Amino acid sequence: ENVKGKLMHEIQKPIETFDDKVTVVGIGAVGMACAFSILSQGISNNLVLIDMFENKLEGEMMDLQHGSLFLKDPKITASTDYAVSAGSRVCVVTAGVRQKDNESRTDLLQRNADLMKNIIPHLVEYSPNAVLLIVSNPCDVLSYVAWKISGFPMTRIIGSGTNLDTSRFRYMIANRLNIAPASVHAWIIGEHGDTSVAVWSALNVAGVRLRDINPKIGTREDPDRWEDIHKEVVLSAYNVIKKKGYTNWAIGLSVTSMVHSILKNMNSVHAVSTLIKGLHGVKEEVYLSLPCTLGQRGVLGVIQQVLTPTEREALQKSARIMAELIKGVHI
Ligand code: 6V0
Repeated sequence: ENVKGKLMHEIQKPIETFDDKVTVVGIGAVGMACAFSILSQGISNNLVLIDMFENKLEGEMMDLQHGSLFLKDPKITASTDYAVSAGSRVCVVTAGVRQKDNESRTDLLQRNADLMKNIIPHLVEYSPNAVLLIVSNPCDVLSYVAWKISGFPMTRIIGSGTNLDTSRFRYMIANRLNIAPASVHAWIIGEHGDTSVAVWSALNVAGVRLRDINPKIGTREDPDRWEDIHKEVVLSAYNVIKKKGYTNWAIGLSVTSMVHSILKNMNSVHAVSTLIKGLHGVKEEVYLSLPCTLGQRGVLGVIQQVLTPTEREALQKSARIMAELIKGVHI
C-alpha cells in the first residue's frame, strides 16, 4: 500500500505476545469495570471480551479502542466465539443472570451454575494453562462449580471472594482512623456476603493491634461499636444496588489487583476464595476466602492466620452453609 509503504521501510513484522493476555467473560457493568481498570492501569496490553451479544460486544470494544491514544496502544478484541481467548493467562468470569421475581437464591444459583457449564469448558479448551478468576455470584459456590467442571488443579480456579469485602472494610476503618486504607491491615475472610468473618483479632496499624488497645473491639460489648463497620461491609452491596442498581467500580479495581499479582508473579497476599478443606478445622470440601499468596500459577499458599475460637467457629459455620448449598447444585 502506497503511503504506508513509502512512509516506513518495514524490516520485520512485530511479534505477537501473549504474555499478558487477559480474557473477560461477560461485559455487563462488572466485566466492563474490570476491563477498563485493567487497561487504564496498564496491567495487560492484550485484552479479550466475550459475551453473547455481538452488537454490544462490538460497541464496547470500539469504545475502548478509541481510547488507545491514552492507553499503551493495547490490543483489544471481542467475540462471541471463545477462539479469540486462546492462550490467555488469566480469564475473568463475570457473566451472570440476575434474580427474577419470586426466584429463590437456590434457583438463581442453579441458573448461574448452568452458565458455568456453558462457559468454563470453552475457556479450558482454549487456555489450558490459564488461571480462572470467578467473579459471578454466589462467587464461592460458583468457584467450586467451576473447579469441578474445569478439571484444573484447585490452585488455578480462584474466586474473587472477600477481596472486595476486605477493601470495603479497610476503607471504612481508614475513614474512622484518618489513616490511608493501605496502612490499615485488616481482613475479611469466609463467604463473600452474608456470613463473612471480620478478623478483629488481627486488625492492626503499624503492628499495633487495636484489640490490645480496646479488648472488646468487634464484640457486642464494645462501647465504640466497631462491629457496626463489619455490618456495614455486609450491607454494602445491598446499599449500593438500592441506589444505583449494581456495583461495579470497586469490584473492577479489586479484580485488577488480583490479575496484576498473577501476571507479574508477585506473591502478594489477597483474600480470595480457594479450597479450604483441612484449614482452621474446616472438614467440608468448599471454597471460601482466606488470605492467599498469588502468582503466575494461581494460589501459591494460604496464610494461616491465628484466629480466635469465635472467628474459627464463624468460619466453620460458613463452611457448613456452603456445603449445604453445594449439595443442592446439579453440576
Ligand atoms: P450484568 O450487567 O447483567 O452483566 C452480565 C453479563 O453477562 C451480560 O452482559 C450478559 O450478556 C452476560 N452473560 C450472561 N450469560 C452469558 C453467557 N452464557 N456467556 C457469556 N456472557 C453471558 O451483571 P453485572 O455485570 O452487574 O454482574 C455480573 C455478576 O457479577 C453477577 O453475578 C453479580 O452478582 C456479580 N458480582 C460479583 C461481585 C463480587 O465481589 N464477586 C461484585 C459485584 C457483582
